[in-house]
Formats: sequence, C-alpha cells, structure tokens
Amino acid sequence: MAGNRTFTMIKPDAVRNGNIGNILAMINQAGFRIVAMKYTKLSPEKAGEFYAVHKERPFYGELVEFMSSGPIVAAALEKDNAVADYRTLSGATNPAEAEEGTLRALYATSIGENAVHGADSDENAENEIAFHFSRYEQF
Ligand code: FUP
Repeated sequence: MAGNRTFTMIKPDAVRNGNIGNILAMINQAGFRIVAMKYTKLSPEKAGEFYAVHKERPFYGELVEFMSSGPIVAAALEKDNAVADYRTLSGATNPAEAEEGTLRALYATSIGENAVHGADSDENAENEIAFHFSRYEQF
C-alpha cells in the first residue's frame, strides 16, 4: 500500500563496524515490520544505477565506490508513514547535523559514509524495493 512502505540499506561502513544488529534493533523498536531483507553486495554497476539520480553530483564517483566496497543489508520496511518516519529515525544526511539518538548520529562517520540509506518518497521507495526484491521475496 502506497505510503506504508520504505526502503533502507545498512551501508558498508555500518556493516564493517559491526552495527547490523544495533540498527535492526532500533528499526524494530521504532515499530517497522520487515517485509523483505537480504545481505548482499552491490557491484559498481548496480550501485551506479541505484544512485543514477546523483550522476552529475561531484560526489557520485566516491558514492558508487563506497556503496560497492563491501556487503550491505537491503530491506523493505512497513509502518504507517514509513518514508518520513524512517528518515526521522535516520537523522540528517550529515551525521554532524543528525539529531541525538538517530541512526546516523549513533553510527555514521561522515556525510559520505553515513550508515544507512532511506528512500525519500513513496514513489522512490516502491522503485527501490522493486530494484532489490522480487515479488516472491516480499512477505
Ligand atoms: P539522503 O537522502 O539523506 O540519503 O541524502 P542524499 O540523497 O542527498 O544523498 C545520498 C547519498 O549521497 C548520501 F547518503 C551520501 C552521499 N552524499 C555525499 O557523499 N555528499 C554529499 O554532499 C551529499 C550526499
């Protein structure tokens, strides 16, 4: 149902730092239901496609390199107001500006390596879920 689902990735920095469990616990405590989840690694091609919207930005090359530098956890999450509530739980893109207690304040190290991704609209959430999961991987 539109409006009730979002898409997240636990990024390679948070995986490397051993924070998968902490982040999933906070996601559960915040009331999200896991609809789909996988531990995977993006190829540079896949990462480039996922972030194609940022293609012209100066940080695109670094972003693609970072996002394909190690495994990630991709997940579809369900909750009323999922997109906005997950962005609130994540905190600002730059962890230095992220509110205390948010995922990025707790686990991100820089604006480039910021622990989690969260979809920014219902439409993008559905596209990003479809990018990572077949219909039969969603429960
Ligand atoms: P967000 O929606 O908070 O994930 O942020 P954006 O869509 O603006 O950015 C997507 C990703 O690009 C960020 F998670 C990290 C990277 N980025 C940078 O590396 N530098 C920037 O100045 C902005 C974004």
